[in-house]
Amino acid sequence: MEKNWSEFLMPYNQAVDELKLKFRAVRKQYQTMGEHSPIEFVTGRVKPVNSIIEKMQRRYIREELLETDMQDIAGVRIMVQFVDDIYEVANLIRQREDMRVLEERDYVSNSKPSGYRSYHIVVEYPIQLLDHEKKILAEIQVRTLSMNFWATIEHSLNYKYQGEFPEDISARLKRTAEASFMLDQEMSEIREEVQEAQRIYAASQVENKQLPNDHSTKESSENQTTKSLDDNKTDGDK
Ligand code: 0O2
Ligand code: 0O2
Repeated sequence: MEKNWSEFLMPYNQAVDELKLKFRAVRKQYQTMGEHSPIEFVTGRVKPVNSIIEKMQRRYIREELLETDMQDIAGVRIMVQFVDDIYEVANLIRQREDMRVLEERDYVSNSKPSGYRSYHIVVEYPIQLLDHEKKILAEIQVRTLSMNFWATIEHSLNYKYQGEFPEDISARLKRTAEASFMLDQEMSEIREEVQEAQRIYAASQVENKQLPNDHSTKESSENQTTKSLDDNKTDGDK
């Protein structure tokens, strides 16, 4: 009988939605306390059916073992500013009582041969269904903005080349992975400076919000600039 994918994936959708909400709430809590949030923004997805089928064939996973043997049907990605934040987020996840860590893969210290870097955590997450609880596996990928930039570009090139990159592209990707690694290292070196600047910026925003609306033209245009910056920033919701 043909598999009912939408029924099978329904709990995974619920798990991804709940996890995104919870990690975005963590960021909000740090912001409310006026502290640096190790979480910059959060995305998530349920693996598309064609990717599930492709991975089942590639990894010889039987349909009846999908729930236990394919760990990334529910996927959540947490982007952070600094490499140290990755380990802080991993700690946060280990301490949570609403999920259980099953496995951790550190591709930050041990990058993949492709140059890929990220910290992967597989968790068991219980969701509440109408009449029972169901435990869902979810893969949480934690990475810096720089690692995410590299992985996103490499992933899209994969669609074109199906992993068989021409030699020059492969060499370039390796070099960009190294450049991305160096960028993360440099940023970690000036972390204090960057955070101080971010604190000043955040404080100036609070100050601007407290100003009355009817002040001079110059001030209004300054507020306008702040507003457009506000409108453009990710604010943890993507
Ligand atoms: P592609 O081509 O696969 O990149 P919302 O929560 O409603 O604000 P929404 O629409 O649910 O937003 O999307 P969200 O949460 O911003 O993220 C969806 C995109 O994030 C997907 O892109 C995925 O690429 C990517 N993504 C997020 N987390 C993961 C993960 O853990 N694993 C993988 N493989 N991808 C992830 P698209 O749109 O599917 O396009
Ligand atoms: P997608 O499109 O991201 O959903 P396997 O999938 O067999 O290679 P495994 O053991 O299941 O690997 O898990 P692993 O290696 O911890 O994580 C696999 C996921 O990590 C991939 O999902 C990617 O999201 C990401 N990833 C791993 N290696 C690379 C890489 O070299 N480049 C990029 N851009 N991403 C990578 P999928 O299944 O490929 O699918």
